[in-house]
Amino acid sequence: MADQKDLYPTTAETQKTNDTAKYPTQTGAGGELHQTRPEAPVMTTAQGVPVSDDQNTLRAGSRGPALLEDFHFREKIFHFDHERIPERVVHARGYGAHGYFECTDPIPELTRANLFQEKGKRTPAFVRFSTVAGNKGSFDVARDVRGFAVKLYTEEGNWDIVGNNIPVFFIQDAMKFPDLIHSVKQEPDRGFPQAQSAHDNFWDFISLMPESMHMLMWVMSDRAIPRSFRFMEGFGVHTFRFVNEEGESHFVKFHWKPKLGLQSVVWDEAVKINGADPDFHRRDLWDAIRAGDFPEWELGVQVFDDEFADKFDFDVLDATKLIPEEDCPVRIIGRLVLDRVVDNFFAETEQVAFCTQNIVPGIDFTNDPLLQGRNFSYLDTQTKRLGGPNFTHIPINAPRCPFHHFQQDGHMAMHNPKGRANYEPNSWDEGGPRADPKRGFKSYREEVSGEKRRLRAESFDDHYSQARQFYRSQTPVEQAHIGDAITFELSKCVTKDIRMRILGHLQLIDEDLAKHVAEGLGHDLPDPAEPARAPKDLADSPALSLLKNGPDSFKGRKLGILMTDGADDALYEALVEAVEAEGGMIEIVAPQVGGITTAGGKKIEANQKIDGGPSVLYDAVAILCSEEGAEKLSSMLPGKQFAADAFGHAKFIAISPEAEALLKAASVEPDDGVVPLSAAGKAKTFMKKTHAVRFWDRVA
Ligand code: HDE
Repeated sequence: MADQKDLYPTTAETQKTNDTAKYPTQTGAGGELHQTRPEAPVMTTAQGVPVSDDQNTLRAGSRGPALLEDFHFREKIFHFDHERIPERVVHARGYGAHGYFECTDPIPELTRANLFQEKGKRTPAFVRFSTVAGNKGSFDVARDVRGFAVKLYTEEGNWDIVGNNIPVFFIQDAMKFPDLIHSVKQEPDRGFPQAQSAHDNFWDFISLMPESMHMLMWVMSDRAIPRSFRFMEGFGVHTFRFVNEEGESHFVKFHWKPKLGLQSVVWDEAVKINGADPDFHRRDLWDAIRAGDFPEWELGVQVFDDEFADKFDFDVLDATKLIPEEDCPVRIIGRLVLDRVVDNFFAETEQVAFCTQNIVPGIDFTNDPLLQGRNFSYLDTQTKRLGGPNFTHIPINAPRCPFHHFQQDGHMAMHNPKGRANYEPNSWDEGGPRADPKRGFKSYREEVSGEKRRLRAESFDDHYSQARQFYRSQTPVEQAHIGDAITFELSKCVTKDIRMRILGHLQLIDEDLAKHVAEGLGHDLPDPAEPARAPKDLADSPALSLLKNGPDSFKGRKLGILMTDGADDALYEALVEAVEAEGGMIEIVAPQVGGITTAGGKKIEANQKIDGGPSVLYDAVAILCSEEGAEKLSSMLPGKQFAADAFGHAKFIAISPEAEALLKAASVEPDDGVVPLSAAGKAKTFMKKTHAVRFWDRVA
């Protein structure tokens, strides 16, 4: 029987970094080592043997051959040689953090799941966000779906909600998953392109899979280039079941709603961010948590019964469809707070194993064919990736509640059952655990029948109506971005037939969208595709628009202040005060990383040198400089680009009077989104403007 242990120490202490390099190891003239950090623990081998010298291999003579008996060297290199494990076949690039779920509105009438029984009850959680297509070393702001996987360590076992930031999926049946993923990853003969869908194989596949049209609209929207994990929604995607103490069931869909609101970057920014900071999203999460600005989401549920499901326009088992929030409201029942970064990326973020089959009493599956397939895939892939069946022994994957079973042995077994009994029934006094028919997990007693066939239900055959609903629910700016994204991606497809097939589908979604793309590509519109079922017009759903659900303050966002020597002290101080009052962050960008000296003689250190701190890294920017400073910035390409990009990306820009010269040099014609900070009070006006996120009038 495996005992519960405190497998996961959670001390704040462990979060303190040790990034100083004060104690270089010194080698004396005679080749002997000096211990320069006397308080440090003694280094040992993995066997615990104290090490006397970690700089030099054991040799015969100072210039002679290395000796095989050097067990310290061999152990060190051997271990290094085996550091890599297979990366995830999808969602390879990810970033995780710890936190908790707190129940705010208990729902015992709907589910017996332990974490939803009491108001204020907290359940530890680990969340991993990810991109899907790119390899582990790819960049963060790829146009892609984001994984939003949540592990909840409940008192009745681990529950994983392995979701995405998009509420629907490309395909209806798990059978097609390997094809979908093969098509979007690097093409197999050439091994590129990396982390992008803009290539023939992806669009070829999609153009032949009309069921993917709804998801395609989402992936081509700005949802696929989020500003950060903190500003995106999460969805369980499938319909699940809540089951209460009496065994009664309701259908449920899960939603994570970010407290900060929704925000994305624009495509040109994404491209530039990926060069300037490939770790943009992970750094953002790390910085926010370490600054104590803990990211938070509300957990919402759409709960409905068979009657609703039967009347609903689409099949609730079809993962290419959503249920509009306007048709079935989202009830908020709790909040998820991420308040602790990992101690070690590999041990936690890499080794965490999410499995859709990890559910707890009170939650159950439905017959969604995608979900059923996933239930096989995750366990299977973890076994290979983590090297055997004992990956639940790894602290990040172990339950935090007591667990007792008769599973034993296998690679890397950390805790085998104790005592003689390793089977049941048995008649030993210490006979180990037994199943509990009352508390144990029981599947919902759903009646099932039918012929054994490979068949897609007719109720799954409307592939265009919700794609149209999504597109038409967007603001004009968002619609233009979708059209531009499809045009861009198709322009990267070498094969004209593929582009034409997609234009055929787009006409069934929206004529104007199809025209926008056809014009952008320079093609005439072909005949529309032949739909399995003619699309219908559905009511607009404002919940589907990013811009209608954006932030309402500068909280959690970042102002980049480009400064030079001689910048005005009062304007700087007023800006800092105004940003802090809103709960925002500031980074100083300057010609030298050493910083600048203000007109009043104050030394301000920079966070970024101008070439390393382009304006794409910030939500809004300010330029505070002297006349000479403006001249200097105007003579530098990164200086001019800072202003030109911020303007082109529709950002709000605050300027000191002297900075006008830089705008001129950057060919920027100031508009209402550019706020002159002639007096300190203007800083607040500027911050108010930034609540609108961007000055869209500039680009509309
Ligand atoms: Fe996954 N998916 N998936 N997926 N998925 C994996 O499991 C799979 C799907 C999602 O941060 C893999 O551990 C199949 C939908 C996330 O570690 C693998 C199908 C949704 C993560 C796998 C789907 C997801 C994965 C690869 C079609 C949103 C990252 C590595 C039936 C609801 C979890 C791994 C993490 C990872 C299979 C479709 C979300 C291969 C077969 C739909 C967030 O098992």
